[in-house]
Order: sequence, then C-alpha cells, then structure tokens
Amino acid sequence: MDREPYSAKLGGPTGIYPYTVKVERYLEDLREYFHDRKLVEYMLSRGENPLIYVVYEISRESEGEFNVGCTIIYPGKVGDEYYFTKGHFHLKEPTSEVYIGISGEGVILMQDRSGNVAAEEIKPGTIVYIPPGLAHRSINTGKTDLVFLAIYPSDAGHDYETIRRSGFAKLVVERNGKPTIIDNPNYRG
Ligand code: S6P
Ligand code: ZN
Repeated sequence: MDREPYSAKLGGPTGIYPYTVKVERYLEDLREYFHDRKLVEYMLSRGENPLIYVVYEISRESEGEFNVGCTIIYPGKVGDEYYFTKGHFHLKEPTSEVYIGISGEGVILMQDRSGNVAAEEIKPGTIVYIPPGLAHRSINTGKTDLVFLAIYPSDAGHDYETIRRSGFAKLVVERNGKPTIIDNPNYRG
C-alpha cells in the first residue's frame, strides 16, 4: 500500500527483500538492442535464450514517493558486447535517479536527447547521480553479477521506445580483453 513506511533488507539472492515486482529480461527481449543482431537471431534459432538481467523492486505509485529497485545483470557477452539493460528515458522529464553499486563491476551510460553520452563506473559503494533528462543504461563489464540499487520517483515512468529505436550513441565492448567504449555505428539519433 502506498504511503506506508517499510523497511527492507539488502542482500540475498534478490538483492532486496521483500519486493513487490520482479522483471526478467531474456535475450529475446533484447533482440533489437545488441549490435550484432545476426548473432542474436542465430543464438535464438538454436534455442539459446539466456537470462540477461532481473529487477526486484519495491514499487509505489504516488507522486512524492520513491521506488527502490535492485538490478542484477548477469555476466556475459553477445559477441564482443557485454550484457546490459535496455535503457530508458523517464517519461516525466524532470525526474532524476540515484544508483548505488552493491557488487560486481560495470558502467552506466547516460545520454541526452542530442546523443551526448557520459559514462560512470558502477562498483561496490559507488553512488551515481542521473540528472533529469538523461537516458540511462547499465552494462556488466565484469565476470560476476553486477548488482546495484536504483532509487527514483515513483511517478517517473519509463520511455523505452526512444532508445529501442535510436540505440545509444556508444557501445561497451571487449577489446584486447578489456571493456572499451566505442561509437555505435548504428546509432540513429
Ligand atoms: C528505473 C531504474 C532501474 C532500471 C533497471 C533495468 O528507473 O533505472 O531500476 O529499470 O536497471 O533497466 P531497464 O532500462 O530495463 O528499465
Ligand atoms: Zn531510470
């Protein structure tokens, strides 16, 4: 119920407990997102449909409240591209968000509507502030689960469509064994 205080626990297999909403994203949910779409279709045709990430969230609905969510991105790559979240703008433009790294290592890309991208590390103990108006995507560049908390206004809403169509202007790929940020040749901003 909204406007009721609660406390929850950090840790365990779901990152936070209890939670009210669970979202799972498999490769087939991200088929339009990875840059090597041919490889994605080939994997899916062979019945390979790995779970890429899960979000456990304590969701509220009213203005003035916060949602608290824990995202777990599994380690892995499609070709040279590390597993990532879809990424989104908030529907309600003037809303910001805070990420807190819990475990693993990764990167968050933040992109404005002109395609300018900022990148920050997500590691245990890092706090990343996402100001209003920036789309955000997280990428697991490590060999273990990337786990982080997200805290954001409950009425922010999610615009996935813009990023689904345009992509991010940058990709995070493995080059010479290391995570590297490169330009996305297929960016349609
Ligand atoms: C919500 C916040 C996160 C993401 C989660 C999954 O505003 O940014 O909880 O929802 O990391 O990413 P996505 O792009 O699939 O929602
Ligand atoms: Zn968000």
